[in-house]
Amino acid sequence: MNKYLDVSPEVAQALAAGKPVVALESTIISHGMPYPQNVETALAVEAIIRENGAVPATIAIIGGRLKAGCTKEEIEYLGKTGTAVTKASRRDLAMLCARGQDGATTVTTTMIIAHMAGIRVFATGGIGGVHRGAETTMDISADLEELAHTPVMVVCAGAKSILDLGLTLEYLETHGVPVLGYGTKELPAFYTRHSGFGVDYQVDSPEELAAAFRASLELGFQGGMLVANPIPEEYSMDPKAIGAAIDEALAQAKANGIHGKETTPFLLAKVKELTGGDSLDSNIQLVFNNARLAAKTAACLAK
Ligand code: PSU
Ligand code: MN
Repeated sequence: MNKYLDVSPEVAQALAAGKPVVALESTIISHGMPYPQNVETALAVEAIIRENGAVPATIAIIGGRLKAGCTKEEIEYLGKTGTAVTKASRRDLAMLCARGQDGATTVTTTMIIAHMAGIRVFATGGIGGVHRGAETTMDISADLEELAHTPVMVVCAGAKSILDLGLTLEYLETHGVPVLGYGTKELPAFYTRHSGFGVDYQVDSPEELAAAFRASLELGFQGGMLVANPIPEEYSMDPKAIGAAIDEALAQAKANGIHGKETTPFLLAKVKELTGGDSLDSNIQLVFNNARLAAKTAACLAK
């Protein structure tokens, strides 16, 4: 086992017994939602994973230790500290370990640590991608690179249209990452079920998802798979309202010269502000929905 890794006793036991485990990220807690909804959601997501037959492993960096499985107290701490915790991508891991510091894991670092621990399935809300205007800013999330190199199945609700969804799909295609639509042929756009962009394959059951990922592992592929699970109809938002909020958020980011790792948290916070509580409710519900699917898929994979 890696010398910087701490696997919680419950997660270690489950993995040793070949039981299903689902990884969860912590940037969604510190940077993705306000306190206290972030902590409530994180704990509720863990409960949903248990109800669906898997063990949750919330992942973070605490005091320079890579945690696969956080305690309730650690989740509470990350949620309360919020954006004061370092948003940790691949480039931050070595520094945080060397300095014994804390970090909230993005999709990228959650995949890295999940893989180190032997966890195969990871549930989140939305992934990072190719930003609009990337042809000049070169702002492409490290999440896409990690999906290309690390064998973890990531269940998300697509990506927010703060990103260029077409270019994000192109990038994933180039890097050999399969994009599987759950019950759909279309990439969902996080708050809404439709983006107008097609996925590679439609998959209709957790069994089928598990079979696809098992084949990828058996082929010896080092990359991951992206599962795009549309937000349940009853929680999906009005595309016009959300589109207007996203356009306004992008304009404000540009006017304020926001760049680098600040871009995504800035846009997420602005969209939330501009849509009132609506987008937060939808955000929470789609994470629950992804947790259910990830737990069922992990259970099939463990069979
Ligand atoms: N997109 C969302 N919600 C999020 C994130 C992205 O809709 O919480 C977070 C995730 O942790 C993701 C990270 O891995 O932002 C991507 O950041 P960047 O674009 O800087 O790579
Ligand atoms: Mn970026």
